[in-house]
Amino acid sequence: MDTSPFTPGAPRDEPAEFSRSELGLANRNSGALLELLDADITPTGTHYLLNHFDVPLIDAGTHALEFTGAFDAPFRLSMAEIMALPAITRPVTLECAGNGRAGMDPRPVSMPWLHEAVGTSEWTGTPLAPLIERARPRASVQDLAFIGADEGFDKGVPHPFGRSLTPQELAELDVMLVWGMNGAPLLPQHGAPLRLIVPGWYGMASVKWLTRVEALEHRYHGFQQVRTYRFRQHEDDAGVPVTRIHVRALMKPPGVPDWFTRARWLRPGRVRLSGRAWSGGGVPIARVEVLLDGAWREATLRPRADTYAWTGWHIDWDATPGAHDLACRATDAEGNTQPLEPPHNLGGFANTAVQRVPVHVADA
Ligand SMILES: Nc1nc2c(c(=O)[nH]1)N[C@H]1C(S)=C(S)[C@@H](COP(=O)(O)O)O[C@H]1N2
Ligand SMILES: [Mo]
Repeated sequence: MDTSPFTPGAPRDEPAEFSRSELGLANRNSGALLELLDADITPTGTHYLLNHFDVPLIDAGTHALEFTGAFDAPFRLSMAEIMALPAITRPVTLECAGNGRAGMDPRPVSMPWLHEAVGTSEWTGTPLAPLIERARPRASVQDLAFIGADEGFDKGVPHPFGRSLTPQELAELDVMLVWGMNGAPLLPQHGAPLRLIVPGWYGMASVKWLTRVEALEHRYHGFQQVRTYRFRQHEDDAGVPVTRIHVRALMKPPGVPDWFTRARWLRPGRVRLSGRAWSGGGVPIARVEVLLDGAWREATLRPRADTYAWTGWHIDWDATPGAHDLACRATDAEGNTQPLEPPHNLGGFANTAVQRVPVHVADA
């Protein structure tokens, strides 16, 4: 065996009480690899995934997007017609509203994310607003519904995956109709051949496998709009819709891991700690603090690449032998910050409680 300064022997966890269904969801819906957090753009293939139903395989050669409902000039566009529209490419950080869910107590039973449901890709597409204009929504339109090609059941209710935005929201958000990711065509699991990207909002709004945009003269009642993505405290609570991303920082775990527990081992001496921070609605990060030897110290920020892309941060630490509990916490330009203890809601949304990173520093 190679010599090592580390003396692990870290005990394995208690047998987990996660259900087989949660395990199945966790296998299908992979998370980011936190050791790659130094990359401005998450390498394709390590971007997190969240698919409610089955991934449809759609033929881009025959796929069309339909603008239907209360439009005065409804139309359909083939993929070729869409890809001939003025194209823009923007890095946008996408995060699942359920990120952090497994840290809640009691744990809401759903996809059991720890911290890794986030990534930043360069999305290529065209702004959606001019297409909505072209279809001429009637003045009576209250909602624009975006319907995906995937369907299934949740709580016994059959439905396609669909979400909506009001005309007002659409006017305020830089929504993109996207066919490319990091310079390549969208992968099937990320919504090929066409998806929405709603920058600054949690990922559920960025409908994949987009087939239809429907103008409604009433509010949209789709399951994923009215049942799933709401902050609710109890079963009778109508709740508040989940919209913008909440501020969060993550640290690239330093040192090397124990493969099973992922406990970290470091050599003593100076170590550069780094990570990412982001918030919703394009609001910039004002500050990242890192808990080092019991004190919160301010990290150095790197400018973000674009309005909706995450910010890099780093701080140097003189690691001394022994066990240490590191943590990081971001504050955005509106003064929003992260709680030390997890909040709770029935759906398990937006648990932005600070990430704790316990590390062992080897003897000199
Ligand atoms: N059609 C469709 N769109 C969808 C979903 C889905 O299940 N079906 N999942 C949503 C959720 S909850 C998230 S977090 C993002 C995840 O996008 P990604 O898998 O490309 O990271 O897609 C959103 N768009
Ligand atoms: Mo999500």
